[in-house]
Amino acid sequence: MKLLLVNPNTSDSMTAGIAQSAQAVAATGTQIIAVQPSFGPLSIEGHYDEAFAAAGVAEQVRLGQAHRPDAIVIACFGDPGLEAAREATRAPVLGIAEAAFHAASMLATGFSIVTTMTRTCIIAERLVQRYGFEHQCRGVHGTDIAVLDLEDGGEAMTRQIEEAARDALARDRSGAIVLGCAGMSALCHTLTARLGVPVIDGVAVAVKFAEALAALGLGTSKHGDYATPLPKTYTGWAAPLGWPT
Ligand code: 2AL
Repeated sequence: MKLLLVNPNTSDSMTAGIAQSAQAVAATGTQIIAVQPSFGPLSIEGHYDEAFAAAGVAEQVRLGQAHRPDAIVIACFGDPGLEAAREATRAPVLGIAEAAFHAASMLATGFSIVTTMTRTCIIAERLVQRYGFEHQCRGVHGTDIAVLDLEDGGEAMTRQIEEAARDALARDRSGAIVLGCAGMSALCHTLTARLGVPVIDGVAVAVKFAEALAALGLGTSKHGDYATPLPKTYTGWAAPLGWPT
């Protein structure tokens, strides 16, 4: 199967890192096509960044139809553009936050999210509410590590995330940790070994859920609001992205 993996930010190195994490868990025969928007922020750390990232995801899902993907994964923890993407394709589309919440809630009665900048906690909190996981998510914790600084991958940074996770497990009385950024993907194994609880990387679980849905022949419903966008003229730089009239 072909899996279109969309990194909603425009960092080449982060796209490569996410692709590596996806490839590491993908089944033999799954082809990962990793893409990023042609415009927008290098990292997504707030509402303004996210507005451009959502449009960038819509662009890449639209252009990515040329590959005829069997499934699509949006690899940023704010799930930017997820519902727009679902309108634009019949393939199943998974956001890493949504996938991670589902996985965590199957493994523990309560989970905690450890993320990057404290200012982005509200984005995760609102997703928890939107997806209906208020009873399972017991806390969202910022580390104030910038998204692009995660590429450092060093011991001091790993230790900082580990300590935040330990604190979250104790304070929230939760049984699992959800990593709140696609850029934390490479730390999943180390943190799992050190913390002794399930640590959920949304990139990995979204890839496996996407493979499962595609293998079952399940795709996005075209009945109702996820129907194909209405034919419409788009103007300015978005002109090529409107649905043909
Ligand atoms: C993210 C993420 O996954 N990618 C990105 O650019 N920002 N998430 C976050 N909480 O900062």
